[in-house]
Amino acid sequence: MKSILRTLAFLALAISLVLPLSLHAADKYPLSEGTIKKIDAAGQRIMLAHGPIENLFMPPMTMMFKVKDAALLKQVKEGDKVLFRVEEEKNGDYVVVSIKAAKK
Ligand SMILES: [Cu+2]
Repeated sequence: MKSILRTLAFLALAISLVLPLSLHAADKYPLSEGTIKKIDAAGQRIMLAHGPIENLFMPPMTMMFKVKDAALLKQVKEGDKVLFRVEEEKNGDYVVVSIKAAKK
C-alpha cells in the first residue's frame, strides 16, 4: 500500500514539473480568434467571444479575461474581431497578454 502512495506522490510531482514547461511552450500555438463583447477599462478586463484557445485547450465560449496591461485595451474597441494571446497565471487566472484587431 505504501508503495502505491509513493508512486502517486511521484506522479503528482512529475506532473507539477511538466505543466509549467508546457505553458512556456505557448508561443508555438497560433494566436486565438475572438470578438470583443465588452471592455471594462477600469477593471482592466475584457469579455471575448472566443474560438478555440489551443495553448489552454479551451473550447469556444464567451468569457471575461483579465488584461495584463491596460494599454492593450486602447488598441481595440467593442465589436472588433481580434487575434489575441491568453496565458494562465500561477493562481489559475487567464490573462490576455497581447491583442490586436484582426485584418478585415
Ligand atoms: Cu474561454
